[in-house]
Amino acid sequence: MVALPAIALPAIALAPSAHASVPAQSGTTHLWGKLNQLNNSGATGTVTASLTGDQLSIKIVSHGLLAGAPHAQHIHLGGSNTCPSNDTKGTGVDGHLRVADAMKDYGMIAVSLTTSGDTSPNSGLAVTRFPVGSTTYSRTITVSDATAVSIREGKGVVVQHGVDYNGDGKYSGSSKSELDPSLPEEATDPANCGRLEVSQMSGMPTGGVQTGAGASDDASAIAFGGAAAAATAAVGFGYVGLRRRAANRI
Ligand SMILES: [Cu+2]
Repeated sequence: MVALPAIALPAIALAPSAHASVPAQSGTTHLWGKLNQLNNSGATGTVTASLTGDQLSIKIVSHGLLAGAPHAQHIHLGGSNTCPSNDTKGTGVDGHLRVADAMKDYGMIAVSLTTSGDTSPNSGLAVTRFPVGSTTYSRTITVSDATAVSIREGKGVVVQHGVDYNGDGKYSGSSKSELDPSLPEEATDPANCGRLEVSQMSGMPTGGVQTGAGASDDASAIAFGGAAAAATAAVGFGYVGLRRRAANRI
């Protein structure tokens, strides 16, 4: 029973690439992004990434995030594939920008940038598997073909979440997250945002298909890629079956 979806999902994910993304499979695309604060969080960061085939190596150096607290982080796709500005007001307490307020800008979760295990949208709120405080995060993960195509087009937007508005050193306050009422709004509001721009280095000529070292990732990683593809297909290409599960939205 376990083996079937692990095989079937990548098959679904790969099908659209037969004609649509063959050129994108060649070489390595280099990406760069600057994370700018949202909600006056004071949190910033720098993202560097490279994408070879479906293997995404991503590094995030963050500053100014609440210490000692987990910070959900994702690659979002959809909306206008942009970040709202820091002064954008939202529906949260004191006019703070909530996750859902910015979906028209950065869309929904395509990849959960967890520290281990699943990276699908289903792990969007897996607080035990996100970095704690300001860190240097680095991981190579398998993304779906559809997500890879969008990232190569410069549409990926990285968002880190969690803002300590009242400065008490933890996620607190009476206002609850619109995604999970068991969490304070502080835990899920976006702290910063940056678009993954394709760097000039990506124009370098390459010699055919490369398969990164990450290709040796275990079967579960491949299955996650398939799951992400299914989600991205719904999110990024026509909004068919738009999922309203909270975990997909932060
Ligand atoms: Cu997010």
